[in-house]
Amino acid sequence: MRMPVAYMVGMLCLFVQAIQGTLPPLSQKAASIFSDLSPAELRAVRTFLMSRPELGLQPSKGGSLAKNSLFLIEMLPPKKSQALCYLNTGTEPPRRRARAVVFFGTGAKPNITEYIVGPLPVPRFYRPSGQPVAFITRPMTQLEYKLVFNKLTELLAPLNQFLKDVSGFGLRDCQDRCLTFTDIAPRGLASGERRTWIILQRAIEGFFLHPVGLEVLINHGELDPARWSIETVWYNGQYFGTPQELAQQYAQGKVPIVQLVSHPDQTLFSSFVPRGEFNTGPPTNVHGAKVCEPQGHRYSVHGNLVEYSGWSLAFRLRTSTGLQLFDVRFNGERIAYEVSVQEAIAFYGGNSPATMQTKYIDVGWGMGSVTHELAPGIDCPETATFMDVYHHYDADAPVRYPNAICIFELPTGVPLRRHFDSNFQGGSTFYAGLEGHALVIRTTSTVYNYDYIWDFLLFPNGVLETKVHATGYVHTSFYTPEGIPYGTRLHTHLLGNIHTHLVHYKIDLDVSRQAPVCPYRGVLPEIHHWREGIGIFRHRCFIWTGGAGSPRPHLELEAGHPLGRYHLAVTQQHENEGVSSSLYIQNDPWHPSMSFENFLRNDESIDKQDLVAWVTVGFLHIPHSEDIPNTATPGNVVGFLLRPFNFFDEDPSVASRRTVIVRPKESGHGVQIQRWTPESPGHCVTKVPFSYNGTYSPI
Ligand SMILES: [Cu+2]
Repeated sequence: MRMPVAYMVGMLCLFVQAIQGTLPPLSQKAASIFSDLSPAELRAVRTFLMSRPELGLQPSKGGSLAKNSLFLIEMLPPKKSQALCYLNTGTEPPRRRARAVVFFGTGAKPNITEYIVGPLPVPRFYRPSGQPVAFITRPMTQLEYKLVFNKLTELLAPLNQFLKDVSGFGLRDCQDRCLTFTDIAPRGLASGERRTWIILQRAIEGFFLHPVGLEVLINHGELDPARWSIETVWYNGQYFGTPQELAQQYAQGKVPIVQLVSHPDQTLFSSFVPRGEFNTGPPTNVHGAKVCEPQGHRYSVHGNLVEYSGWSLAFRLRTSTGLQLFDVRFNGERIAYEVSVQEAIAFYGGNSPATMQTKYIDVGWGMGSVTHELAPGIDCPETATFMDVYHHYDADAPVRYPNAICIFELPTGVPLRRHFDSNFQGGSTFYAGLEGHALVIRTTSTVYNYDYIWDFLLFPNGVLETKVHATGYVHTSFYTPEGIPYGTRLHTHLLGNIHTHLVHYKIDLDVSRQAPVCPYRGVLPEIHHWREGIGIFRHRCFIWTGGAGSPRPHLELEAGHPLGRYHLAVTQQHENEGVSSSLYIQNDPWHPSMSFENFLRNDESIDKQDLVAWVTVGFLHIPHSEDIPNTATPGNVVGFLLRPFNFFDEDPSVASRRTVIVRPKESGHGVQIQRWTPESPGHCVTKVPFSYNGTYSPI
């Protein structure tokens, strides 16, 4: 549910020099400087680093935490100055390089070091990038999860009977009645800790909605699991020092338990399986409306270059953060150098120890890497172009994520423009309209329980919209009466905890057609410039509109993620301020390895500089019973628009030939239809050709 929030309208005017036609077209080759690493490139970087004896790298899978391993490989974008030199003047393309994240778990000072590796496709060098960060801040890996689960099974052995009695499920020898868990973050209350609250759940479909009432705090800060321990236990509103203490008190009849009923598959409330009936309306077991393209795609995708109705851009799906658009142009004119997703956070309230400490910072959970397959007809129209992506994240080889991106043209269902020109005598002097369409570039991130649907929409009138829909399972806790102030009772033993979603975007507007002098020196020519238009003087601008604010997150953690403070922040562009978040903030938000706040604190001038806008959108989510089984997309969507404002001489969608104009014939009988597309779009929409009456009358 969205709380009413102030509707933000910001305005960014980036002034341009009216130098026509100086940019070479954005070709597939040019766009490729921004493309993600191919499987061959990922393998080349991996092989190169694995063969360096001084790094002592071992496979990610298996072994212990006290090892050196390669965690992440992704394309390192070229420096903006070099990229612009190439894009604007066609000089040598920048060398392709990779970013590699290495976990050093051995030695006296375990740490995480990032490297720049290049050139690709055949790497010859690697060098550190930035300062090493504390090993304790590392994202969780599949190996650590396996070790945590094994340790939990061992340390919770005294509670085997208890768990069986309260839930009918167990941790060992459990067949189809097994327990699983959700771990929350941050992992502790202070920098340097790795103490994680674990929520025990029944491993059935939609297990996120099936807590059994037990939460435990496991300290897994040491690299040797033999030294891990459970420090606190919470069950149904009561705290215990150890699992043994709970087991003993339970055996003595001192612990009030809540015995869960069994969950036969047929009645699972957490399942997508249809149940119930609408009591009105036609049968629902038939297909609904579909998108179709009677004359084929009206857009093109070549490699990572997209072209559509005046637009051209390069895109990538960055493993660490998600979709990035580069060199976004309209009619050959650059609008933005980069528009990209940076971070998504969700801060919770609760009475159980796990939910009261939950502050998810999703880049720390591999937000850009969990881009699973999109279903034709559901996640994207059947007509969409689907693309695979490759991630090397906590893996020992590139992993293919099939159909992870889709691109499609969407009829918006509302005209882009229309007018009925009444003659005020029961008819019209003309009717004219332009069908509404947008090109959508979409991917999703399934960050454990939640699914984000990330969209960039391109409209033929020069508007670019970003949207993020939230769906998937809500993060829940076991219902206790004390939890009610922090959420909604969603089911007998289930509390949906209140939380705030905030999403951060980077917009590097670059409304400039002047080629920089190569090599690039200093400030881009975003110069205040007055331009004579059709009889008027005006600024040429793009404005930013939209975005919903939300309550500020917990102050004590703002150092790590101050996104809630700023709906719109504008900074000078700096190569070392490329992203606003990092992989390591989630597990140490108290002393973050980098802070977006520092981008703003240097008190730099933003007058006549190359500027970057950072936009926060978000909403408060008070879970409600209709979040069962999943949060639904209607109403849970936020975003913003970049809109031309005196940028073009007129609405550039006048170039569209999909306009239809209808005028009454001079004879006074019938109408004359003027159009620039075939009369009928074809049978996939309707067999009836377009018709229009153009009269109105009382009935
Ligand atoms: Cu939510």
